[in-house]
Amino acid sequence: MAKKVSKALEILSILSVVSMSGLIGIIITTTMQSNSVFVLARDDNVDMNPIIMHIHPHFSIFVNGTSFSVPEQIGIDPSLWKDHSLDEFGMQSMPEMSMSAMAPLHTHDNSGIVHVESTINRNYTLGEFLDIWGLNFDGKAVKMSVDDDKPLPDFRNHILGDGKQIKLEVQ
Ligand SMILES: [Cu+2]
Repeated sequence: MAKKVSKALEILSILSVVSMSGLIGIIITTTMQSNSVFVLARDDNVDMNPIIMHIHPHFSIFVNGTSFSVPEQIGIDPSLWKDHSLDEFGMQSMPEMSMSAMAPLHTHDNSGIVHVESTINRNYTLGEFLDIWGLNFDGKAVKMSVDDDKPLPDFRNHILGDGKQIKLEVQ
């Protein structure tokens, strides 16, 4: 711990030199893996933190055996963006470029590709994606498999991996 703190101070002192050029402040965010990640706060020129994590799992869902298409604009369209607890890690809106805000987990089309685009490196789970979407499987039997392998328990806590084919079968 002491080592991490001294490392943190070292980076802070480097960044405080940078802050001479107009940065307002520094936010320290601790990721779930307890690695410290330093994110520069907004200044006059930079309106948002950079996206440093960008992966694309693929998601498919079957309800009673019928394939169900994953809607586009999850985590972008307000009607498909129910949980806002992770918004700070997503893309912030840039009105001057006509770009709307996005949750760190979102879809652009109905192909099933989930975009994980985050300002910090952290594990994102399938449950977090479903919460943003607003899907709730309470009382349903849910079977999850990844890359057509054998079913895995605890679909909600499954960590989304790049290029993984996640299949949910709901009954
Ligand atoms: Cu993407």
